[in-house]
Amino acid sequence: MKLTTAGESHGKTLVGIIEGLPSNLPIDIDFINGRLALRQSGYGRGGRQKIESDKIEILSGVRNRLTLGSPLAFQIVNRDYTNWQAVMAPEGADTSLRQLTRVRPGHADLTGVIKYDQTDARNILERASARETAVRVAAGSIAMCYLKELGVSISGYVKCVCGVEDKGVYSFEELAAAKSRPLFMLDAVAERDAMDLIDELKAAGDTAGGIVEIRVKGLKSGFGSCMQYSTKLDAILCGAMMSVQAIKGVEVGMGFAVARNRGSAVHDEIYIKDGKYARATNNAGGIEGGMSNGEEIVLRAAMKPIPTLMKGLNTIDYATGRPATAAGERSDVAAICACEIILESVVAMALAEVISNRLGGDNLKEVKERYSLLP
Ligand code: EPS
Repeated sequence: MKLTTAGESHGKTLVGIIEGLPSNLPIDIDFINGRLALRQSGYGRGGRQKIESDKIEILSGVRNRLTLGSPLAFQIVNRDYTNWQAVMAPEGADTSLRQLTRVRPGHADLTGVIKYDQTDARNILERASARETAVRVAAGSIAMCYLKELGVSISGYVKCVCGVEDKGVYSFEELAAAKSRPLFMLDAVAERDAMDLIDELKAAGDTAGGIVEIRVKGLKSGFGSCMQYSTKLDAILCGAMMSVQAIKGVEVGMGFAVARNRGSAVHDEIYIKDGKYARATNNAGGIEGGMSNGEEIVLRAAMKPIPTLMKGLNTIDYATGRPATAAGERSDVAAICACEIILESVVAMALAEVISNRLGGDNLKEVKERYSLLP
């Protein structure tokens, strides 16, 4: 299974193609659109989300809500394109409009213009933009339709916003409540403090990042491999999370804390419960030796603050080579809820790929039979 994405932030449309889905997989379009709406939600988002209303339009690979086994192509139209046609149209555009040369520290702008031999960072930022993640949420939601057939579910919540922490410990079932909250945090006091901080940052023209926790429940043991570095499940899932715009750190289970604790406090002791192997704790985050061990998979990712600051950081104007204040017209103050939905989605897509690499299967019946035979 493989996803390819295309599309510019203010271009006509965003496109995704998923290859390798089995036939007869039910595709729940309302579920996908619900997740696209969640990606647009959350306290601290900016003006762009008032313009967009993301919906998946499936172009191929599905008939009457069931996959055909052919490539599944879809688009999500950029409603903002009508405001940008004169600037962005492939058929002819005025490229002197909406140029960006006061490159933003932390964004792809400066390195991109040098690498791609451009003078206008618009030719870089349009693709580097996190707008692309709408496609990954749609594709990841399709991957969730696949995982659901195998009894695998993914959930998560926001653990921290710019230093304001939710220190709670939550069961997988408790996480579901997060998505109906303004910042996807489960501790109402921490969430209120985080919202106040976002208000403060907005007034100051500043931005926030945060930490998201993603959990996977119901995956059987043995996915991934200890035999080759490139097939290790933790490497694959962490790579998927790091591929999300603005992610600067990832953890599995106890994460960096393993380095500060002794072996007896880190490793999860094994016993037998109801005739099955079980772990007394889950510090490994459900992955040992690069393979799922049947426990919940626990992942965390750190999102940096959004690099478009309304107050503008010190930079250089690429056109003049002189010191300048970085460009900023409109910006999200925080997009941590979007980040939570995106991370769930990329983990879903990566897991679906791992599972389909192991099981193969041209149709859903084959996939389910093969999965059911695993211990
Ligand atoms: C983004 C800049 C903003 C964000 C955008 C990501 O867009 P604009 O420049 O149009 O205001 O809102 O995210 C989205 C459009 C989205 O749908 O998530 C950036 O520079 O990365």
